[in-house]
Amino acid sequence: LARIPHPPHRIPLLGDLLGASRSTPLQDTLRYARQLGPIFRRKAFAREFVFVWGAGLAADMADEQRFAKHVGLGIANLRPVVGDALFTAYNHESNWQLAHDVLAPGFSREAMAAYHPMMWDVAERLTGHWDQELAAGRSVDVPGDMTKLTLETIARTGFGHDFGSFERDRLHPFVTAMVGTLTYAQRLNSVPSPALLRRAGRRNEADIAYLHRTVDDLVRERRATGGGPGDLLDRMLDTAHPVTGERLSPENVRRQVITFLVAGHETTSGALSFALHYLSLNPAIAARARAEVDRVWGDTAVPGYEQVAKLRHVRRVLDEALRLWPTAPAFAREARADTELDGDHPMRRGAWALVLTAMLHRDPEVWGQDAERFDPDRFEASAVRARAPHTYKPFGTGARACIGRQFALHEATLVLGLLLRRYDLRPDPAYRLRVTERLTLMPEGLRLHLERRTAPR
Ligand code: MNH
Repeated sequence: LARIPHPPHRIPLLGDLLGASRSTPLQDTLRYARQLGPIFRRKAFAREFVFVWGAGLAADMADEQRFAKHVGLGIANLRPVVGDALFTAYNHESNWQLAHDVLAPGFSREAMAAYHPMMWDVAERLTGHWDQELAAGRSVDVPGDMTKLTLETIARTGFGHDFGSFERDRLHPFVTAMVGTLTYAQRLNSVPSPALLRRAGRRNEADIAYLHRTVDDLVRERRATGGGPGDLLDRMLDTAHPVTGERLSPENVRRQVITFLVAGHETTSGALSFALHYLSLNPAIAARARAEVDRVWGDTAVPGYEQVAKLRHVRRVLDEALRLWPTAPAFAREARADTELDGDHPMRRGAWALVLTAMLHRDPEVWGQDAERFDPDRFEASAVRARAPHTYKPFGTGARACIGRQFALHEATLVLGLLLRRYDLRPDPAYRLRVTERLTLMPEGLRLHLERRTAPR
């Protein structure tokens, strides 16, 4: 550890908090990363974290034989809410494998094709809303509306539920409660003891209770109707493990539903928002993606699953947005046995470090001197083949990587395709990208001006 660099001015007790801001821990860490290099450490109070972002180090940490997911920091703080559900389960907890095997078929190609028409419906609710804003001469609230969209999509496809987000002026209370618990989890990392957050802690208890009530209602509704369309909820309630015959317990189902509602929308909403930001700033890139949509979709009123899967340029816009701003900006890995990281840093069994995806994705040795520039062509097949493996990890790595990856990419590609086909996107010239952080990243205050296209549809 002594050989790993850290920020220069350490204060007794507080550690490296000088110059650190409570609201932008990730962006502060990126600043330190640039100063301190591919592996470094930061201290907050008595806790010391090691960050890794160099391509060689990150690739070594992707070795599943020697490393595994570490449930710590922000993720461990979510355990009171979601316990041993997929995202927060410890590797040794049997409910991880059980839920993974039961739910994985819910993310197959066939499952995506079945969700497709529902995703399209929700996307048209967004354009309905945007058409109204346009008619009223208003710009649109991109992160706000993307959050409504992605929440409705996962609620509808996963659980047959409608939060009515587009029909409300204010956020649905479920979202408020969810954001509340996420914010609280993050705040816990910036204080030495939860006792300092007593009031916020009580608020958090109430939020959790509200989340539980909402989910219990949903499950009761489904049970009362005797089963739905074979969505995630049906799988959770009815599917036995193919080998052991075991089923998810009611308590575990509750935790999984909350997990999917949270994990299934925050990150995708950020990804869409960043993509729209960059599209609005790069008309040539937008024109190319739009030409592809016009070519592949023609004037089909409701393009099918395959017609979304064929949108290569649009997909690369998303890939590139998730490169610059991986909306889940880091993940933690722990040593499965005593080992040496990259043959150089001894690690004991259980020792862990954070892979700083947001910085790995900007390593000039991997991405070139123009790594900070938005350029979807980096994801052309030949460019991807030429790149070192394990250098692009927006969805994490290994057995515990994102189960919803295809879901998110299909949904987001569909929505970008629809928006590009329907509107020209104009930036607000005064807008400068500001990124907010709760567990995930979002372009703060991003508004775009729309113009209705006269072309195909
Ligand atoms: Mn998702 C795990 C990023 C969309 C459900 N997700 C992860 C991890 C990352 C991630 C990174 C691994 C975290 C870790 O190693 O600790 N997820 C994303 C991003 C998007 C995303 C960037 C969108 C863009 N995720 C989705 C969607 C769903 C989902 C959509 C559900 C429909 N994610 C999960 C679940 C896990 C996960 C569940 C936990 C998987 C496991 O541990 O088995």
